[in-house]
Amino acid sequence: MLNEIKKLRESFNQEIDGISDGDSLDELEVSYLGRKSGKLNNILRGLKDLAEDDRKKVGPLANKLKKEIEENIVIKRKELIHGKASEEFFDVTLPGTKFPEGHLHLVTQAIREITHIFEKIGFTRVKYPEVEWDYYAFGALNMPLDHPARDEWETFFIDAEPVGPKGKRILTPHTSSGQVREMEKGKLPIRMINISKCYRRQADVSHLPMFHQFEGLLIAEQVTIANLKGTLEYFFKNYYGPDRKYRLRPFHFRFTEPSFEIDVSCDLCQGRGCKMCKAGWLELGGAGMVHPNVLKAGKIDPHKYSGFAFGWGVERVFLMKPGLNIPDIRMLYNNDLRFLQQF
Ligand code: FA5
Repeated sequence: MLNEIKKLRESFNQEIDGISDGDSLDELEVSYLGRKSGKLNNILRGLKDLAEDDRKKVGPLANKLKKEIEENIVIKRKELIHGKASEEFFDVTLPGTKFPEGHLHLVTQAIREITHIFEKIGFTRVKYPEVEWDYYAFGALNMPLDHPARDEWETFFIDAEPVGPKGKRILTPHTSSGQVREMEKGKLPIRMINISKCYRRQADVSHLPMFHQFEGLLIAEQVTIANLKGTLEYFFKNYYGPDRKYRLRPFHFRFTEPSFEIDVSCDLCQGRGCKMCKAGWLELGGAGMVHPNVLKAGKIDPHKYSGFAFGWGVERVFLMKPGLNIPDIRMLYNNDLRFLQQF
């Protein structure tokens, strides 16, 4: 019997070495371990006929061979499926690699926060085209063709047909292009907040070639500067908290009269003056009472209705949140994860 076990091991080792496909391995398994006619089982079955002393010797050896055959078959099967390397231990119960979790982009977060603040006082979010007609960005806003005021907007013109009755196509340089579009809807009163992408030929620490503005427009009967100032202050205090300083400066826009610019105390230099700001104050946007010519372009009677408008830069407003300490506006769009993951 001991001899038979020895021979069986040798023949098994020889046969398994020559196997190169799964079917042959299955056959080998059955021929050695099969319950009815497996070679090993024949030996195990014969154990009962042995004298007790022999059984005690042969039994453990036969069982050891059985285990060996089973293990070798498992290893061979892995080899056939995955190649040699799969002999390495692979723990299927280990948790998988976690995918890094992202978050909304900082500018998207800012847009949502700004929208929420204005929605609370009855403004409705709208969006107007980024590729715009010259007319809506300039002509309808009291800046006829060749008016020098247009230069301020450093606009990208699209060098392609068609040039229609509304002029050339441009990449809109400001969200004010939505003012007359909103008026053309013919519904009064108007309480819109237009947040869209704008484009200008500008790039430095406080300017981007592509940026976002949010444009408020309110038109109703008897709207006054007090309403404008109250609305801007409401936004400012809600966004920056009650103690942050801002100032209104008289300014000139062709589409508002009177006009202002709004500055916030610079958080980067705490008002001392730095590359980002002008002597401690950073300009956030413009505002004013809608010019009668703009109301007329929107087919609204300036004797009956009045309104205010404001247009602020989203990225600038965000940069001035306390404690962010972002020294260059372009960092927002570098898509450097080491920067973005800090927020
Ligand atoms: C305007 O664009 C006016 N349309 C604002 C306005 C609306 C006035 C309604 C009156 C009534 P201005 O060019 O100053 O104005 O731009 C407004 C704000 O947009 C700036 O203060 C700044 O916050 C932001 N901004 C302008 N250009 C850029 C730029 N290149 N990169 C980032 N932000 C910019």
